[in-house]
Order: sequence, then C-alpha cells, then structure tokens
Amino acid sequence: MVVPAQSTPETAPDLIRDTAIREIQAKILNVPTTRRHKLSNTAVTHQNYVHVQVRFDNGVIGHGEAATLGGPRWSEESVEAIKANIDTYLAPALIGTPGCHLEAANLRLDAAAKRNASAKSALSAALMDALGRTLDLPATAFLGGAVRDRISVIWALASGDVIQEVEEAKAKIAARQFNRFKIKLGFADIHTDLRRLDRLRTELPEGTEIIADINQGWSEADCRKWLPSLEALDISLIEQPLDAGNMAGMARLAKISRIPLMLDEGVFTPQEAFHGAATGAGSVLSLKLCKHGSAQALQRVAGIAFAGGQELYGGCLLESSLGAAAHLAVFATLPSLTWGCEHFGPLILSEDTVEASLIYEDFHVLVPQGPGLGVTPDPAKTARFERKN
Ligand code: MUC
Ligand code: MG
Repeated sequence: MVVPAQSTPETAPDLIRDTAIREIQAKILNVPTTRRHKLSNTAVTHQNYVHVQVRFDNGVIGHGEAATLGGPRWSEESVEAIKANIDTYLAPALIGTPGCHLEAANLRLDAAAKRNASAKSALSAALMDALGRTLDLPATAFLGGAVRDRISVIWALASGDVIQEVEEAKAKIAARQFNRFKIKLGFADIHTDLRRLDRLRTELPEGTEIIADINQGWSEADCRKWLPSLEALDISLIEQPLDAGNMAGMARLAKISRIPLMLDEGVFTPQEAFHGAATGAGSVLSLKLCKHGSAQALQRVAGIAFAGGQELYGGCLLESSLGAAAHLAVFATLPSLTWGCEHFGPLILSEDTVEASLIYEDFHVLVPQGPGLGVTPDPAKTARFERKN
C-alpha cells in the first residue's frame, strides 16, 4: 500500500530553500576566568572566543563559538585570525547555501580556506543551532541521534599552586560536580611537576582519577626517564607529552608505557587520525571541534580512531556553555566515549555567555535537550564581553 504524503503547510523543498544562509556575523569576546589557567606554552586569565551568528532566510538565528587558548599558541589560530578569515573568506562562501545541507556547507568552507578548523567549527555549530531551531529538534537528532543524555566529566587543575589546587579539587568533589581531574604539566621543571602530582595524589581521596596533560612539554628522553614515577603515582592517562608532529616518538613511548597515552594536538585531520591509530601513537584520542572543523568531521575522526582500536575522550578548549553545548551534541551521538569528557569551561569563566548555563550533577554534565544546541546566548553578556577595538 502506498501511504499518501502528508500535506504540511510547508513542503520539504520550501523548508530547504528557507534555510538558505542570509547573514553571518562574527564578534570577538574576552571573558575573564576565575583564576589563572596555565599550560606548558601559555597561561590565560581571560578566555577569547569568536562568537558567530548565522541567520537563515526564514529569519531563524543560530549561534556558534570558536575558542582559543592564549592566542595562536595552543594551535595556529587566534581570535583575530578566526574573525578575519570568517569575515573575508568563510562567510561569503556560505551565503545562499541551504543551511540544512551541513556537509555541502563543510565542502564550501574547505574550498574557501585550508585548515582553519576552529573558525569552520564555529560556523558548523551555528548552522546546527539554526537548523535545530528551524525544525524544533535538538542538533543530536540530525547527527545520528543521541545514545546518552549525560557524560562523565573531568575538571582541569592548572593554577600551578598546589595548595590552591587541592582546595579547588576538594570543593568540586564536595559539590558532586567533578571527581576526576586532569593536571596541566610542563610549565615548570619536571621535578616541580612530579612534586605537585605527588602532593595531589596524597591529599586527594584515595583512588581519585588523575590524568596528566603535558601539552607537548617533555622530550622523549624525559618521558623514558620519568614514566616509572608517573606509574608510581597511579596516573591513569598521559596526554600529548611530545611535540604534536612527533608521532614516531609517541609510538615508541606507547610501546613501553603501562599508562595509556592520549593524542591531542597531534590529531586534527582524518589523515592525522589514521596515521596516529595506524602507527600505535597512543591508545586514546581527544576529540575537539576546534581541531576537526565540524560535527561531521569529528564523527569521521572518531570512526577512524575507533576502527584503529583507540578509545575516545571528549576534549575541550575552555569553551563557554555555547561552545561546550556544540561538543556535547556531537559527543552524545558517538557509539563509544570511554573516557567521558572535560567540558568544565563554563565553570572556569567568571560569568558564562548564555542565559542558562550547562548543568553539572553527580559528576556528569547534562546534554542540553532544547532545539538546536539547546542553549541561548545572553545578548547583554555578549555585548559586555565584546572586544571593543
Ligand atoms: C588541552 O590541551 O587539552 C583543555 C583543558 C585544559 O585545561 O586545557 C585545554 C587544552
Ligand atoms: Mg590537551
């Protein structure tokens, strides 16, 4: 029996045409953090974002965010470059394209600019938001559907002042927000790093999960020498100890380390993901929109890593609730996310950029359920945080 097509006020072709991208705006935001956040190669007291707004022909507006960490130091993209490349190359390439053709939009962005993954990911997020609001569906619905509605979440300790870090960790555990911690290393000498880890291991409740993120700060020789100390401290995961390009060194270390190694800055593209998995350069991969460039590319990278036997970890770059919500939408659709995620960004900001922040409870972050990304930027806050010159 042929079921007659339902008559709706707007037919699918009209809906598609009405999602044509009409206007794109990009603004730089500077949002103070609650404390200094230190990494091997930078330190921030303000988070810088490019906040993107996309308007469809149907009048619906979607928002996205590109986060950076201390200028072009964590990766090659700075907020100034992201905004300039969106304004000059990426936005013009999208105008007129149906916003519901998410993969076609990605192809246009890739044709307009090489790499620039963070800039592209803000546009990808804004399209998902506007499309979800048009269809009155959460973005997960057109990313394959959610398989989880909450994700185990990790907090990063990164002031470098161990007394402050112990207090901060204990307060997070008491609030039942976070009981898994990532410690940023590599900004002090290795002996100082190890003393800090030792103090945290002693002061935090027995069995507390501790991950070490070295952000490319150690050499292969350092790692060979100090791996036994990290093992003795019961570190559960070592993130990107070596230079991002040094896959061969990571593969040699992975062979001798009893602690799993995670690739972060070393894997942006699907080809890098394939290389990392094929060479055994780490058994865990950190996924971030700012590295992969779009929700679809993140899912592709996750598939490659999974096929290569790697476990998946939901990474962040200290996004506000807006950028974090875009990540959570994609992470919610991954069949496997062994290590949970680290989207603690909204709580490290002195004030979030949205009307209602993400919810953290029972050591999980909840995946927003509303249309699009499920969070709404607060115009008064974005105006206050907008960089004025
Ligand atoms: C990184 O390298 O993982 C994420 C959390 C954090 O503290 O730093 C970022 C970047
Ligand atoms: Mg990292």
